[in-house]
Amino acid sequence: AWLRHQAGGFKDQDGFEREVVRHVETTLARSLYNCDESAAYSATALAFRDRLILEWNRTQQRQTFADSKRVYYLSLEFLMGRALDNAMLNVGQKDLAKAGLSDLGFRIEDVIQQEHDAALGNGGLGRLAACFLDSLASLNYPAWGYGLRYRYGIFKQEIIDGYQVEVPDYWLDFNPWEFPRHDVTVDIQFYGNVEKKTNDAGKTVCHWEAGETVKAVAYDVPIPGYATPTTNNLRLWSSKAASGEFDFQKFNSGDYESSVADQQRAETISAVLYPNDNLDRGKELRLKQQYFWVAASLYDIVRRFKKTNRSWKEFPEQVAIQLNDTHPTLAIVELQRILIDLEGLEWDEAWNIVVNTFGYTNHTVLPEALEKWSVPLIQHLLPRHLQIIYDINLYFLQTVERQFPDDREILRDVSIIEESQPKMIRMAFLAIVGSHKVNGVAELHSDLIKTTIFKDFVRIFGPDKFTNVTNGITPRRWLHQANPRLSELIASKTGGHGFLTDLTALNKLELHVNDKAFRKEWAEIKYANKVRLAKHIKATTGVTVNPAALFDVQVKRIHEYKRQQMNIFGAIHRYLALKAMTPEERQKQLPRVSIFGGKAAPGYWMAKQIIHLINSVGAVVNNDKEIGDLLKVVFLEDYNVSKAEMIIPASDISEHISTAGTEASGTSNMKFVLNGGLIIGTCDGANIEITREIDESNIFLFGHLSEEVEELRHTHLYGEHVVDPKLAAVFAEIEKGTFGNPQDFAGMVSAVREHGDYYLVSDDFSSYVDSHAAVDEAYRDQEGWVTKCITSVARMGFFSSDRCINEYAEEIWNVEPLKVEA
Ligand code: 26Y
Repeated sequence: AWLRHQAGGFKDQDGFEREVVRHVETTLARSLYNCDESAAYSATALAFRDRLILEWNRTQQRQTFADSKRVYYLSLEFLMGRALDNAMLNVGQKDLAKAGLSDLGFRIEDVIQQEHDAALGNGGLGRLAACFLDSLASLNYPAWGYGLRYRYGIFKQEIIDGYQVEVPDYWLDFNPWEFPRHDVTVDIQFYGNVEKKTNDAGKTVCHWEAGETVKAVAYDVPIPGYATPTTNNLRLWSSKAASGEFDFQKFNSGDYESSVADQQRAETISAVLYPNDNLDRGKELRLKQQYFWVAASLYDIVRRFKKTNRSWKEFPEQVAIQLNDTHPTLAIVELQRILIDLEGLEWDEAWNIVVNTFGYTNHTVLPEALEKWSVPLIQHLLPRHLQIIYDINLYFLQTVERQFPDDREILRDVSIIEESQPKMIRMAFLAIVGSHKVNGVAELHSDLIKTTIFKDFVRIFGPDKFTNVTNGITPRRWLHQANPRLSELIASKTGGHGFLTDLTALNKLELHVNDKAFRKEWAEIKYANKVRLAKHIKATTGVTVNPAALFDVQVKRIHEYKRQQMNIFGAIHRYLALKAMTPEERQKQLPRVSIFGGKAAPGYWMAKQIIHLINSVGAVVNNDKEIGDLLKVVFLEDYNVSKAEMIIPASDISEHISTAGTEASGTSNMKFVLNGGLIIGTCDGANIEITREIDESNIFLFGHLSEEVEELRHTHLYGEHVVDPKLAAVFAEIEKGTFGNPQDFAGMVSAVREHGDYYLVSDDFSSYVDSHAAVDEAYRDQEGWVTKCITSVARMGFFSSDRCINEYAEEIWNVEPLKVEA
């Protein structure tokens, strides 16, 4: 009854079963007697997607008819995970499907598990985009996502002999969630040169005579909102050879092979997601991906706008485009090109439209993650765009010069073109200049960008152009779907499932914090989730872990700034401390399971070394009879969205321990707390706001503050740098060969000891170890621990991506939800 509308649903269980059977027998061409779990998944998914597409059609009609402003979220990454469970829950028909599948002889959990994750992203930025799509639809905003339909998502990770091995993720064999639109295509141009021409009106215009054309084909993915009929669209572009006469000529003249090669070259553009997270490599194919996707999306957006027969100046009143980091920044240049070269607008009028259309979200301050493209590369691939970029820069620098007449330095510092060898285009600067709002993703991060990397732009544009929108997560996937029992328990105490659409309703839980039965049920759910994870650990690693032990989890991309190395050094320290104890002392210690997961970028040597050390430590510790249950160290292979849905609800304490000032926000920190786990962390990113909300008594904070980082780094390099003695003992143990050949880990050790310890592992180690001792202490008091967990969950309402999307809508996009009748 809590669903006012069963959008995209089935009339009854019978109707659902009939559709499943029909799909098994016709679409899949199988007999019911030969229907395995995989076929049951396919048929169930097809049955639901049939319903979704009907609601999708109605939504698109409604939004077109209403003719109000739309949001376009441009992201190179959408880390969607599985779709079936989410679709069933969002339309409120999981129970019906469960009964129906059971009637047909299947367990719904097994059927759901058959689905391959849609893993079109690296980590936080891609998952944020997916949470945003869920919130946009659930809040009834007219919004589209635009991305690339990679044939290969993020690689699958295998751990072989303790090392990461990358395996391609070919995920499109069977994907019921996409609708190919072979009639929605755009020709995208590359290379060639620019000529000045005189048009019919006698005006000089630039004409880009391109050297290569590639076709973009649209694939649409329906995005169902929760408890609403709104079903938005995620449009992913796939590249194909443009079948021009040229190809036929080649073909006819017997040059078959070269025509096939053309085809393959075109299809390469959308073939693979670049697996780097927070590390820019400047590869030509990546630039091609960016322009291909941006040009196709803008063509599509402009085409839709033109159907309304409005004047161009109304464009920003109809269209808001959000740039998810700088990856789509060429969209700014492309829209300016469309307006001046193709639509004949004057520069200033066009530029006004452009700036009022775009918003830019920055996700990082790490210098190695800030995109730059070489001028010669852009000159070669997009000659007309380079001219426009130079003009944008010229006009921008002219205004800066008028504003700061005697300041040569600022001109050099804010120039979109870096005067290096070769010259480079600073994409973040271009994004700032071409947008009306720039936002960071957590308070500290938004402050940092204003005072460090973008400080000159605050002087130029004033502080109001810069704003903060603290990240959020969708409670539908990250509580209701991932932790159904906890969701039900919360519903039973807060008056139903209203918290799923207004997460602040969680605060009602505080009234029940002393309710015995409630607390017992709460603890039982956590334990059951830990049992499930323990089974997974046993099945995938062979390690037996005790579900009553404290589960300590760090799952995220492997990166030096996230400091998994500090975590494993801490585990070694714990191991050494246990070994040094008498058996009597040892008896009194609290059992712990240290759980790691995450992928290293294939070319990131240090990150791979960290994975190897974690596995090597596990191999020793887990087989040490003296230690037994007191410490286990496990590395879970192939961390992804669906694994996160199992791991996060099973955590007691999770680690968010980046060097202060480096993690823009973090979003898994929010997921862990929402699922009744506590955090050990630094004063970084959203940890700070989580602390403010839940109270500092409910979080384990340690380490230096972001204000202190610069000076510490300086001291390491130019002053005295003494490595923390506890850490030195850990290094000595590694160097004794306890965990295998010390040479294998020499890089990690010397990064701290010999190379300036850029991430301050040594500076924070001692307070990190102390903080873990405080965790142990607190966990011994099980009642106190449960109180902390319940109180924290009750105070997490702020971190819903619904709140976050409403802030974007009001402060950046100026769009309103489209009311739908129940
Ligand atoms: C330039 C290119 C190689 C590149 C590719 C991916 C650069 C960055 C990225 C991904 C960045 C990313 O995932 N950033 C994360 O965004 C999250 C959502 O805002 C934040 O919570 C998290 O702190 C940040 O690291």
